[in-house]
Amino acid sequence: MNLKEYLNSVECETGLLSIILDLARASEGIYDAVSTNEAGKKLTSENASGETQMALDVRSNNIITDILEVNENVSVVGSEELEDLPVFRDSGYAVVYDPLDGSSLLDVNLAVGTIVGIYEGVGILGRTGDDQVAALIFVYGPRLTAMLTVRKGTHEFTFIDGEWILTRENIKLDKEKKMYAPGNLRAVSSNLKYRDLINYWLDNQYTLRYSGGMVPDINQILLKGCGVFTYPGYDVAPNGKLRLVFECAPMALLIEQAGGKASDGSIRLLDKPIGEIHQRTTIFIGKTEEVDIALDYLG
Ligand code: AHM
Ligand code: MG
Repeated sequence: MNLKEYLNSVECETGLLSIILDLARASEGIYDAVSTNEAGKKLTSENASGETQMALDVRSNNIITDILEVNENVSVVGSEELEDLPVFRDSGYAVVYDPLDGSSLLDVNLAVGTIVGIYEGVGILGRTGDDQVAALIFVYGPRLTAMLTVRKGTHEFTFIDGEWILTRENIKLDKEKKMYAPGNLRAVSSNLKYRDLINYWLDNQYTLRYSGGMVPDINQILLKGCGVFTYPGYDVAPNGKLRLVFECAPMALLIEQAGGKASDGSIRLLDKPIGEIHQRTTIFIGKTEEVDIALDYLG
């Protein structure tokens, strides 16, 4: 079954369907750019959060934005690389994305990806991640793959011979293996609860699987059916580094739809109000039992 056939089979609304197919097309362009362009080339410009942009960050952003601008079902786009949300139309779907997450890994040829959340309507401020009607990640690794949810389970698609084929249906986080992806380990010097959690994982012989790219790290948790990813805060950055809208909320929907859990440390991540488009949040996400253990240590 291909992506369009899958979306039709779950009676996906036609406007949303066309956006998802457009995003898949954009990801093919980004994958091509990532594979063939000079990697790790920095620009003098900064993104909305004051981080130095890579040439491929900007290129990936433009690939997605240019395709979505001419899709008549898109009202607004928001990007980690853009200051504001350009309004294209006064109705439709708001599409928010991190066009090239993990771009600092480009120069060493590790996997990177795109993260997307889709909301019905125009604005997203004051809403929550639970309002997302769909979430996706695209993984630019040895293969081009996607994880998609339209709130009917989480499914993997793979770009094979020019077509997006459904390769894993109804992914579930139900395996017993102990696996951890501990982000922001620099936090342990000031966040002693996080240090205790790390020691718990070490004492209990968890397998370390952390690449430094949230997309491949979460993709791995979904495909292995187990594990936990954490990115806590610490003294210099109490809310951590990752963005609620562009990174954490889409990941939370993908993981919940696979039977997992995502929290900011105190509340369900998808219940967290979006106060500011570029706001950061701490995150504890993965198999439910593993997230609960992390919350026990950190709460
Ligand atoms: P980016 O959006 O600037 O690429 O940053 C996000 C990435 C995530 O993929 C990853 O989990 C995290 O940064 C790792 O950051 P750090 O190594 O700085 O702790
Ligand atoms: Mg990012």
